[in-house]
Amino acid sequence: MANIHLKKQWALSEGEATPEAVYRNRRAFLKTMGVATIGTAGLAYGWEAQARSRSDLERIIRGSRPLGAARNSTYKVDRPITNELVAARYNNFYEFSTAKDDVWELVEKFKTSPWKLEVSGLVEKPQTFDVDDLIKKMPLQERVYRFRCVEAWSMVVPWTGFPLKALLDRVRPLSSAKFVRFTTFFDPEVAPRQRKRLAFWTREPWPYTEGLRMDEAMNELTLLTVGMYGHVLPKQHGAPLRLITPWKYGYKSIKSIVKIELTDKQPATFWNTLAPSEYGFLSNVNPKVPHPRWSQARERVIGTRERQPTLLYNGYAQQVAGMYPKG
Ligand SMILES: Nc1nc2c(c(=O)[nH]1)N[C@H]1C(S)=C(S)[C@@H](COP(=O)(O)O)O[C@H]1N2
Ligand SMILES: [Mo]
Repeated sequence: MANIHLKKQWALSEGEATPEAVYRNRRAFLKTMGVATIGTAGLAYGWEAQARSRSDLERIIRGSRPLGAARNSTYKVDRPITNELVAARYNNFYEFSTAKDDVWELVEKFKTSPWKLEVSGLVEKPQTFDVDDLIKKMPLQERVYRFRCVEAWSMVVPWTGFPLKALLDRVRPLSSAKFVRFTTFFDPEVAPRQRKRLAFWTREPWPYTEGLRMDEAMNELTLLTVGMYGHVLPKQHGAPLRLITPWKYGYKSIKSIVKIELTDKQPATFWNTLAPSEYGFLSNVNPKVPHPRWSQARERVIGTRERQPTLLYNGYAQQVAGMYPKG
């Protein structure tokens, strides 16, 4: 019974109802189930994590290694940068939790160094990189981008990274390469929601994968990201390396990448596999195309009470509209 009841909640696709409501319901539900159930369900969810205070979060953020990359002023946003602590405890990272405000705690045992990144598939020179090494080697820059989640919240973040193109150029894509497939780490020991039993109930196709067309991957905006707010990525944001594609909904910005493969076929993606009618492959931000269950016309600015209109391609039409048919 517990499983059936819970499955219903877990089966909610991204952003159905408000995740906060799901989280509160779950908490209330578990409370009524008593200690025995909390013992097992609790472990699966990572409820063993101790509630820690705001000062713990602050300490984690302040302790992140600085990167000191110069800001590329080509990429400006006419809105204030989101408060760092607000962003740091408002995360989507389903490997750890479907709630947002507990991811930062649940990643405690997640080890993000050393970290290998494989770049392979339809390339002349497949290579595996040590990410710490890569961070030292690649010319890093900071870019302030808008970020828009399909759940209709948004933020503005200074990311540090390098264009994906700079990495792909190093491995020399073959002309047969048409798509890029990205894969997140798979480790059920540290990521509770990847555990077999839970994955069976939720039908979640771990590991998380995402994909881009080759032209999108080579677009100037597409940033392989290793830091934010001037320092390395905190684990809850997808350390040590994630994708940022600011004209697409947030779920395309895959976290904690272990593999980048060039392919000739459109790759399957996590959300598209789970709910194909709700999450397309392209997933470009478009205020005129509602998600089947809610409008995309406006967005809630996290850390404020503000709502604002959502822009076509999230405000990046100038850089990306040319890649897509008009209409
Ligand atoms: N591996 C992985 N990557 C992921 C996700 C996830 O659950 N797992 N969530 C995505 C979604 S839905 C969003 S909105 C962003 C959130 O990034 P943030 O937590 O850094 O704000 O990460 C994206 N990347
Ligand atoms: Mo999202």
